[in-house]
Amino acid sequence: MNKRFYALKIAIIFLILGCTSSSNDVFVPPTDTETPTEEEFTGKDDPTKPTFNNNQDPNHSNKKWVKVTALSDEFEGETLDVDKWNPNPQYLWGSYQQDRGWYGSSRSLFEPENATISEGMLCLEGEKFDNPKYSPQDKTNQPATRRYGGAYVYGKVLSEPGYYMEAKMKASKTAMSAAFWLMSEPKPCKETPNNGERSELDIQECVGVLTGELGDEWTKDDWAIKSNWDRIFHYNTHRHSTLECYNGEQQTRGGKLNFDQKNSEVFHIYGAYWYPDGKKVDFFIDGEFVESVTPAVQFTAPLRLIMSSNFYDWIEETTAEEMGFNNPLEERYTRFDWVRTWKLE
Ligand SMILES: [Ca+2]
Repeated sequence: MNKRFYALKIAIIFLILGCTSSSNDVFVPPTDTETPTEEEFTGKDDPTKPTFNNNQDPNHSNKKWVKVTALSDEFEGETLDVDKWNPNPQYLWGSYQQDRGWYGSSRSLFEPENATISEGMLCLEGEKFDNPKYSPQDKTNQPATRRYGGAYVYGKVLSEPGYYMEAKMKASKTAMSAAFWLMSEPKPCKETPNNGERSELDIQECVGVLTGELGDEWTKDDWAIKSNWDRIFHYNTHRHSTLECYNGEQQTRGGKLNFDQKNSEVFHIYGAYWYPDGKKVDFFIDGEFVESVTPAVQFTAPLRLIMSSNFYDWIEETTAEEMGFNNPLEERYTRFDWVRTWKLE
């Protein structure tokens, strides 16, 4: 076992001891003197089996992991495989063809052309527009607010309970997010399985650049600054409120750990095993188990698997230079080297 995973194991022990009482505590693991490099992770990639280090595989049955090809991609082609993935957020529903898609947070706009394949990776471009744009859902009698372009790519086949999902990814060097997550389809809740539950499973969410600082006037980002959101493994399950079905408070269960290096500097393999009964989700980093999370309600309905890059509402907007939008295109990419999905058979 290399020193890195020894340090990680110690970190996880502290994480479990430190975070059971309050999931909002910020935990920074001890500094590892041997900082991991991209090369170390590249060597561990094996597309024929899920990434689990020794004794970390949650499968203790006679079944074997089989790849779900419809939700797996090495991104080695020339273009995005549109048989598997949809880069357009539009979601038309019902006889009126109402668009229920999500185009990003209020200052963000997901654009299909921002999702491309380059050098064996899915690249989600982050950009600052010269002039703000409207999403197809915005009211055009009000000023446009969407100043930052991002992307949202989702699997055309839904992900199911019992799947293990993993992605090797790296954040951009911009204030855009890097996210690998799952969400209920944007149907009316009464049309959604599991009694209309709107469920979100975030395997990883972070940003490439944190612009704010504690003590300034913009305080919406204080929690993220305290949590080091630009060098974090941040995983969650959310039970969302809906108007007509579950109308209580949003219920969140999850956790986090911090890295020594920024999410924009190192590729990591972020993984989650969604138990078949929907009662538990195990989260993994680079093949190492981190934590079991029990969602507030059983996650029994299929969910959409998503790779996205958004401009969050809580991010402090500063200069394009500070936010990283003057960086060359290659540094404005959120990169997914691959995504792999597995089930037990
Ligand atoms: Ca690749």
